[in-house]
Amino acid sequence: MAKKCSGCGIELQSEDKNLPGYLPENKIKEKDAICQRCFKISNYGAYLPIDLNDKDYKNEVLKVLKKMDVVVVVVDLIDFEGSFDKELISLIWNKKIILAVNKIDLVPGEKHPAEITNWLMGRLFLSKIKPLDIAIMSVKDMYGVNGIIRKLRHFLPNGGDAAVIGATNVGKSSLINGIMKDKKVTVSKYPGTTLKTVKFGIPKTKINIYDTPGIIPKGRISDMVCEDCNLKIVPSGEISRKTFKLKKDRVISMGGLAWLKILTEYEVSPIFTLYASKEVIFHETNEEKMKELISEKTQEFLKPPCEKCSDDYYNREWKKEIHEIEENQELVFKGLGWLTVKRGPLMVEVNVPKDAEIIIRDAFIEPKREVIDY
Ligand SMILES: Nc1nc2c(ncn2[C@@H]2O[C@H](COP(=O)(O)OP(=O)(O)OP(=O)(O)O)[C@@H](O)[C@H]2O)c(=O)[nH]1
Ligand SMILES: [Mg+2]
Repeated sequence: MAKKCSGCGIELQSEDKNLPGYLPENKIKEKDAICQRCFKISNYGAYLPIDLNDKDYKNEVLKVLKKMDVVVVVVDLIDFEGSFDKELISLIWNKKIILAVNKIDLVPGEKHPAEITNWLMGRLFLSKIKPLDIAIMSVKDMYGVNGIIRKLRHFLPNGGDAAVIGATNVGKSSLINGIMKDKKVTVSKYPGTTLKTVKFGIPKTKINIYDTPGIIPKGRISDMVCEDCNLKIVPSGEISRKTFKLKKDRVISMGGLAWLKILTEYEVSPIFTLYASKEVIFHETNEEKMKELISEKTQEFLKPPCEKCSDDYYNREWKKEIHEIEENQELVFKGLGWLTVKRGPLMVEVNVPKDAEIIIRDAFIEPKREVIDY
């Protein structure tokens, strides 16, 4: 059997430099050998996409899931709907799962883990998924990682197999490294890093843990732009928020990626807060000006997308959706951010690419009180 890269799980080969898994022959024999791609990702932060698609990744995960006793499902708290979507749910509905909710360090303000768990229970109820347990984590800060080990020991007292699965970029490989207490698998800020399964034995247990490639959920705006813009949209630091009180017909854009037109006609203007990565610019204008900005691709106000991917982005088929959002509800843009209504209801026309998914949910964050008045 071919030896596998200990960073991403791909079979190592020394025949073709341009194919995945390449490593010169003399290095393949080394212990814990990693492919050239993993070396470049780990040492230079390179972006090296591979000719594998979402079906390849999903098939690999399906293969692994067959023999698992427990599945650790990692989701990104900041993009919950974008990382806990139908595709993933269809894979895990009949499994014993531990839901590991990662990246709580990115949530603005103080939010108690118990509060997050309560909110999650509501989301899970709708999905009909009943996990064995829920863990709130920030793998970056090593918060909650030991809790995962404890839970695995509890549910697998005699040992067994546990896979870590989830959407791309949620922190599965980071969790594996946290559990193994050493850098073992390749982690990258770009999605699509892990290519195949990588297996480890958790020290002092009979539990095997498996890193797996990420599932690519449908409808994430972050997947519709180039890799540089993806990095800007997927937050790496605390996300930004801005509160608005806008009159009918005013328009607000989230980067140039989505724009909303206020339709509410009440005398008292609705108040809402937008949340997204700090590098997504919120810009308020009117509809005519918005269309002008898009046709001129005015980078100053509509960032991202960048010059490189904006043609592609705006040449997609777009749609308009009208939503009425009640107080303490949120309008979620998968893979971009969300809007919380503080004083409502808010009636909006949402303009996004046709493939982007928009969801209404119960509010995760109460908006701040201070209001920007225009
Ligand atoms: N802020 C924050 N970033 C995190 C956390 N955990 C992981 N990351 C970052 O998220 C990015 C993706 O991490 P990976 O561990 O490679 O994610 P993955 O799920 O294995 O991704 P794929 O292999 O592409 O499916 C990296 O930039 C990590 O540093 C966390 O708790 N907080
Ligand atoms: Mg990975």
